[in-house]
Amino acid sequence: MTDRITLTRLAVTTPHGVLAHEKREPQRFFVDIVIECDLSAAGATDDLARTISYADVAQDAERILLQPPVDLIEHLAEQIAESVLARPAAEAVEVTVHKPDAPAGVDFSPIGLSGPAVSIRREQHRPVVIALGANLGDRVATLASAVRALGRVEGLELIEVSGLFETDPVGGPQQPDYLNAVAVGTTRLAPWTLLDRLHEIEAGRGRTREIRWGARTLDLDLIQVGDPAADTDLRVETDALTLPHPRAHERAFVLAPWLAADPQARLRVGPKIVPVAGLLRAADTIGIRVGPQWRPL
Ligand code: PH2
Ligand code: MG
Ligand code: MG
Repeated sequence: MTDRITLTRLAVTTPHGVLAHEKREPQRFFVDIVIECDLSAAGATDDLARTISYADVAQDAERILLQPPVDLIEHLAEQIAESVLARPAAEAVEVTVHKPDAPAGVDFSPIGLSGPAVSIRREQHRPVVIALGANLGDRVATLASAVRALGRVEGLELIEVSGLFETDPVGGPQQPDYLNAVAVGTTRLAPWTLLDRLHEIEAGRGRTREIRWGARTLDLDLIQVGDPAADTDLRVETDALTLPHPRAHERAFVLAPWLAADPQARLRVGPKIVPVAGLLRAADTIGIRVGPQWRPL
């Protein structure tokens, strides 16, 4: 992603350093932050929720600089990078911490911002769970082509794709049986950006949207983004997207393939983090059958 939000030379005077006197006497620190993120949706919609507020980022960084004294500017830079990557839209971040007055036993140029600095770059790397479903047309061919298309999405890496499950339709009008599968991987994309990619893959395979829960050539749903066990899973509630998926915890046609792709899988359900294996035991699995063999990856 080539779009960027840049904060240049946030200035804080505060005591940090390895030497004892540095922990007592405040000195100047300057921080540069470059965030890589997709700004096209915010540009088109004028909606702050589709971008990252630079004020929030700046205040997080200032708070980190004002913590009790630490030894290393590396440690400050790492914490700042982590605070930026906690924001859903951030794909990557570069943080530079300058310490121009650091005692180094030499002279640095009096011109410009000279002296020691560290720069680090960190990329977003969130686990992601995508559910696939199809109940019209050549279901296996469509699902296999969808998996190949997912594999080509820049910023998404597939790790595992489950086997196929043949499932009775749940909800909606009378319709043919589904084939369902789940893909797990990692992504640096914002969840809305990833959802746009999923919709493009659906549209390219004849998906139309007429009846809610009606028959479809292809359905790709985002189930969970981030790791609930590490409390880094994204909780999103907008018109376009709800994370974690609000019905995944009770849908055997999601849980069974997910467990097959990741036996350790966990899902946030309200305030709790629950093993998918337990959710599947509690779910109604009548109507879930092993589907045809496939080797999608
Ligand atoms: N998807 C739905 C509604 N009902 N039932 C099954 N068995 N499988 C699905 O993928 C499915 C469904 C809405 O997306
Ligand atoms: Mg669905
Ligand atoms: Mg859907």
